[in-house]
Amino acid sequence: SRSTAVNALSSEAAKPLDDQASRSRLQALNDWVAEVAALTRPDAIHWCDGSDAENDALVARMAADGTLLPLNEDTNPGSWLHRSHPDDVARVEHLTFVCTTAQDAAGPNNHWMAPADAHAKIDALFDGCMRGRTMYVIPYCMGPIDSPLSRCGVEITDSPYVVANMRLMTRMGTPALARIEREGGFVKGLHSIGELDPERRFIMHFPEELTIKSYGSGYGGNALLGKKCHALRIASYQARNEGWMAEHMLIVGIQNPNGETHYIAAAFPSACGKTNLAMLIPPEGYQRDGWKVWTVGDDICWMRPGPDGRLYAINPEAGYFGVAPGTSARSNPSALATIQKNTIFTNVGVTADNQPWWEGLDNGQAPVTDWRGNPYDAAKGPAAHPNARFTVSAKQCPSWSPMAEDPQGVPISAIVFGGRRASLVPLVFESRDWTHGVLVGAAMGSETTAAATGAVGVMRRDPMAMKPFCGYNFADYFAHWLSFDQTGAKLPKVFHVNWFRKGDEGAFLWPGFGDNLRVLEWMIGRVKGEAGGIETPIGTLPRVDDLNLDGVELSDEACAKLFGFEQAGWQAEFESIGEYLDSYGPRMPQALKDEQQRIAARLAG
Ligand code: GTP
Ligand code: SPV
Ligand code: MN
Repeated sequence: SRSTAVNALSSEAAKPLDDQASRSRLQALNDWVAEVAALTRPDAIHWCDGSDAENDALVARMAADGTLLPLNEDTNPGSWLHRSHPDDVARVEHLTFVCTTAQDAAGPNNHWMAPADAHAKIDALFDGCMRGRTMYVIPYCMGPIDSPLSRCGVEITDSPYVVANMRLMTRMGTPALARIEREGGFVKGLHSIGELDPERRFIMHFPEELTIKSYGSGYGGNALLGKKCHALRIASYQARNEGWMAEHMLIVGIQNPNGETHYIAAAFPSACGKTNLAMLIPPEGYQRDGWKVWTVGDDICWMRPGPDGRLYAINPEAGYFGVAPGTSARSNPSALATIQKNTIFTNVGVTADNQPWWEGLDNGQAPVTDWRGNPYDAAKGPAAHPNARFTVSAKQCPSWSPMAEDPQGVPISAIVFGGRRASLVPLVFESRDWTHGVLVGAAMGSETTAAATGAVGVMRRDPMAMKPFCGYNFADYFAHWLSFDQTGAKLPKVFHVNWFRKGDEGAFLWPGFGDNLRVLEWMIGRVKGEAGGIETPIGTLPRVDDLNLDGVELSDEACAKLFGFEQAGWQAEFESIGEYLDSYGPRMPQALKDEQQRIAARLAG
C-alpha cells in the first residue's frame, strides 16, 4: 500500500454533502468550514471519509515529503516514524487557555483570557496560515458511534499527520458525519501547525461556544483536538451542565476465576501508569488460577449514572496515544504486542535495521539514530524523547475488551486515584465514603513528568489528574463530584494508590506493573466486603497479610513504607491540603472543607 499514487488523494475530493436535506441539516458545518477557509486561505479543502484508500493516499503523500519515515517492514509492518519539531514534543500548559466570559468560571486552575481577546489574538495567527496547504475537515465521534453517551466533533487542520492520528484515535469519517447530520450539534475544533514557533503557539478553549482553536503545535494533546481539548476540557464543562462526568481515567475489567468481571476506573496524572494498568498481565500464579484483564480504555472515561444507580462508563477514544519509553516485554507485553504493526511512532530512536527503539525497551537491540535524526550518542541524551509516543488502534491490543463498543458502557465498581509520591503515601488505602473519596481525589499530588513542557519531578497538586484538563473552576468541579451522592445512587468505592514509593536508596519499593493486580484484587475484595484492613484517619489500609503477595519479595523497609501510616507526615500533608482548598475561596464546597477539617482534627489528636 506504500506505493499508492500520491495523487490518489484528490485535492478537491468530493464533499459528501450533495443532497438538499442533508445540506440544510449540515448548514452550520458548511458555513463554518467556509468561514474558516476564508480566514486561513487553503489551496484545497479535503473532507475526510475515514476510508483505507484515503489513509493510503495520505500516508503516501507524507512518506514522499518526509513527514513519515519508513520503518522495518518485516518487523513493524504498516508502521511509520514521525519526528516532530524538537521544540514541539509535549503539551504546553502555560499556553493553554480556558476562555469563559467570567474569569471565575475558568478558575485559578486554568489560564484564562476573555473570549473576544482570545479569538482576536488567535485569529490573527490563523489569518492566511493555510496558503499553499490543504485544509482537512475531519468529522469524528468520541465514543461508540451508536452510544447515547458519545459526542461528535469536527476538527479542521492543515496537518495530514493529525488526520492519520485522528483516524486511529477516534471514529472518524462518514459514520461520524452521518451522526452529526442526524443530531446537528458538534464541537468545532480549528487547528493549524502554523510555523511551529513556540512564540506563536496557543491552545484556546471556548467551552460556552463548544469551540477549540489550536495554533502552532503538531503534538498529540495540543493538536489531536478530539482528545484532551474536546474529550476532557470541553466535555468536562458539558458534563457538569448535563449531569455526567468526563475524566482522565483508564477503564479496566478484572475477571476473577469465578468468571465475574469488575470494572475499575483509575485517574493517574500524565505518564503515571494508566496505559500500563489498563493492559496489565496478571502475575503467573493469577494466570494459573484463571484471572483475566480486559482493557476498555487507557486515558479518558465518560461516566453517568445508570437506571440501577451505578456509574456506567465508556471510553470515548478508539486508540492509544501511549508513552513509548519504559514499554518492554517485562513491563507491558500487551502494549508491546499492540504496537507490532500499523503504528505511528513519534520521536523514538531507530536501530541499524530501522526498528523503533526507546529507553527501557530491553530487547537486546541498540539505537543508531536518536529522535532528532542525529547519530545516537549516549552522552548527548536519550535515543527516544522521554515523551516519545505510539499511536495505534485499540483493537490491536490482545486484552482489548469487546465491551469498549457497548453503547451503554460498563458499570464501575471502584474509582482509583494515584500519583507519583516518593514519600509518605502508602501503596493503597480506601476512603470511608463518597465525600471522603472526593477529598482524596481533590487532594491528589504528583511529581511532574515529561508529558508537559517544564521541570520534571516537581510535586504539585493534580486533583483527579485533571489539573491540565478541567475546563472550568475546580471548586465547581468538586461540587459536581459531590452532587452524585444522591438517594438511590450506588456509587463505586474510592481508593488511592501509589506505585512510586521510594526507599532510602532511591529505588521503587513496589514491583508495580503486573503485580499491581494484587492491589486491585484487594480492592475488589473490599467492594465485596471480603477483604480485611485497618482503619486510620486517612482511610482503611491493608495489613501486609491482607494482600496476596505470593512470589513477591519485599524488604522490611518496603513493608514498613508501603503498608505503614505515618501520622506526623500526614498531619503536615493535611495542613497543606487545607491551604489548597482555601486558595479557591468561598467557591470551594463547605462539605469538602469540613471533611478535610474532620480528618485534620483526628490526625492532631
Ligand atoms: P499518559 O498517556 O501521559 O496519560 O500516561 P499514562 O498515565 O498512561 O502512563 P503510562 O502507563 O504510559 O506510564 C508512564 C511511565 O510510568 C512509563 O515509563 C511506565 O513504564 C511507568 N510505569 C507505569 N506503571 C508503573 C508501575 O506500576 N511502577 C513503576 N515503577 N513505573 C510504572
Ligand atoms: C497526557 O499527557 O496525559 C497524554 C498525552 O495522555 S496527550 O494526549 O498529549 O495529552
Ligand atoms: Mn493522559
